[in-house]
Amino acid sequence: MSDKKVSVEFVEDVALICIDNPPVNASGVAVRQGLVAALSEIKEAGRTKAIGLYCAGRTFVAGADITEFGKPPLEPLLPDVCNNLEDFETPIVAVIHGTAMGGGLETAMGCHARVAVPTAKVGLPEVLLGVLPGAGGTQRAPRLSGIPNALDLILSGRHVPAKEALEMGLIDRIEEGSIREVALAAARDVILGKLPTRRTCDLVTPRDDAALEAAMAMVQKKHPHLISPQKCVEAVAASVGDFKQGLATERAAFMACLPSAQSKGLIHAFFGERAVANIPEKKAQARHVAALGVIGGGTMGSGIATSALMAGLSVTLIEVTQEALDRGVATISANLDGAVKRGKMSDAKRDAALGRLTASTDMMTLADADLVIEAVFEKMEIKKDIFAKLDGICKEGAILASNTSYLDINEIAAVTKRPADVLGLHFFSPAHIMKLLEVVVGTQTAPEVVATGFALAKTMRKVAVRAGVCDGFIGNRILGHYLKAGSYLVLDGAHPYQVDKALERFGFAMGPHRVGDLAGLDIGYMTRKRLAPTRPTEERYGGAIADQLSENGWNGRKTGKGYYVYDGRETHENPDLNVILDAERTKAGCAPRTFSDDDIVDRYMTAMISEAARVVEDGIALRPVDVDVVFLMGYGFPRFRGGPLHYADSIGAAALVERIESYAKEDAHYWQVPALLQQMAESGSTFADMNKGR
Ligand code: 3H9
Repeated sequence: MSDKKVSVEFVEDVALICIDNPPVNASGVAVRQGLVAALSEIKEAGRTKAIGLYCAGRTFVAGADITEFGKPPLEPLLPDVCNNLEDFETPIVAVIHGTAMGGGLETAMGCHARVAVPTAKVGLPEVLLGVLPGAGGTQRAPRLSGIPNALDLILSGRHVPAKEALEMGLIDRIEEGSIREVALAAARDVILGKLPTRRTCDLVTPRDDAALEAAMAMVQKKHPHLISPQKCVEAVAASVGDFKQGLATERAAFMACLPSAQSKGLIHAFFGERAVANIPEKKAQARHVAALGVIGGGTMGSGIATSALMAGLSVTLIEVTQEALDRGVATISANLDGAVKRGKMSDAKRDAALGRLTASTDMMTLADADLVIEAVFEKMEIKKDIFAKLDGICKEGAILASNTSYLDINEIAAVTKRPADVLGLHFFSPAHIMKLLEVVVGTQTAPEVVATGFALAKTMRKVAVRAGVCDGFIGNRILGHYLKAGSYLVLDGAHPYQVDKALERFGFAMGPHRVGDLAGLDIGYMTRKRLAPTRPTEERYGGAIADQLSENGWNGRKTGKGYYVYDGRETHENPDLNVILDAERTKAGCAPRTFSDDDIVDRYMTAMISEAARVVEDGIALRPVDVDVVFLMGYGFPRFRGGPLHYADSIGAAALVERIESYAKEDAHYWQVPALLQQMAESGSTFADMNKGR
């Protein structure tokens, strides 16, 4: 077998170029060299009248090889390869299957015609990696499909189905069949004049200043932190003029984005979401899960059931009373209606999903379930009672999972005779929308049970992260710690609105007080009460202000008042907040001082990083990147910053240790240097180093 990434096959007067670079035919240097060599070979052979360019395996080229980003560029560069294809004297038709993304679609647009199979999708998702189409995409897409379509494609990064791509003018024809045969037939049609060809660079982009202005205003409003969306608009604007000049504008914009911290953060997030699947149990055989039981029809249980139904599973929902059960079913039904409205599923699919739902007040109906997820009130005694019952009811080999956010999975497993079949599956609310799933592995959880948790996540289109057992696992444990830093900031004089604004400027969609209001301040209140007996005496109590809000019945958005006041869709300042701030600061003996926005962000982030380092040190998270993915997918951490520990590397361990030591002068109990960070500061190593090879 040849290890060539690109091969040429001559069939009479047609040449077929096949790219074969698994898994996704990324256009790395070997592919680029192969394409150039293929063109030379065809030219030398001299008898070819048309060329079909297609890919082996599951997809057309999925883009430039992202692993090459940030390394010294290797020639030939992709923009030059696309230009070579376009300039080639013999017409080339690209034949697309799978997902032609980024540099893949750009390669196809460099060809002289495009044919796709009906299931193919195309897209220019570079903006999601903090860059822009840099191989002519910003110049060729508007020439083929007009400025509004090109802007939509480039700014959203969405995957466009073949039919829509045809309507947009990005492709010329849809054909069914095996990919090589479609390529051969398409090339023959080119020779017969049945499939017209042209050079994309010869087309003219119709002017549309209004669309460009609207797009620029939109990106400035929606993505004020990001560089690349604006650069995308600037590059598309240049497509109205001379092609070569447009390419130069695009190249300059691409090179301005590529080395940016934002692009590095977004690329870390892309690979991180995939790296978390690399778990010690990955070789274990997952058990078959088709029938799911969900206990509890509240927001969490209904969301989990919705998500499972949307993924094609059968679900049995259990509640204690008929009334609660009806409420649960109504919530699921409303969730599914919402999915139809958002275009996520058709009416027919919604009806089929509801048809797979069984609702019962009798736990015995779970006897045949393959996996049961308990999602009831967070009380250990209630959970233990349920698990003991489930153990008696469920068939042998059925997996029992708890959706607890912080309780000890080992303690829950201990009430069953099957602790190896027990694990935590911690979904995030709303569970049918949020993509994160913490798979919490107890000391006795069997490898195949962990593998089943990961397989279930994949079926439900979620990103699973492996977590060990501790109070709060990865995410909520870290959250619990840094929210204290936020509360100390407010006790010491920072205003909650200033804290929110500073962190929103850093990139969080919402500051912690807005989030608290949205989630319900009663949740934090109950957690503080639960943890009060175990709170160390040396620990400073920061919860008094939030406690007072809850005790006034101001639990946030759902009560119309919290840190803010809610009037329909409008949010206003709470005029009573300052009185509470003054009173509680006085009670705590705090003389308010001022904090700069930077100081607020530094303290908040240092607290987050400290506990994240401990979570890695304790083995609760497998690697730093697992923490990053949890925060990106479940806690609204700004994606362009790559996650707390990727961000930590930009500060450096030594500087972080220095910060903690200076804060510790005020509060030596709270601000302690994690051993891992100390060690990293001494050795000059990074969290990125720890991610390598694990
Ligand atoms: C670009 O093109 C820039 C140009 O405009 C200009 C250049 C000058 N490179 O996602 P999966 C790996 S920027 C390297 O699990 P799926 C991935 O990490 C690029 N590796 O499969 C994984 O590795 P592992 C624009 C890549 O079927 C494996 O392939 N293109 C690349 O669920 C399988 O991936 C994009 O942004 C890559 N480009 O989804 C598209 N892509 O097995 C990025 C994937 O070790 N890719 N890998 O974990 C995707 O969106 C999805 O991979 C795709 C397939 C939808 C294609």
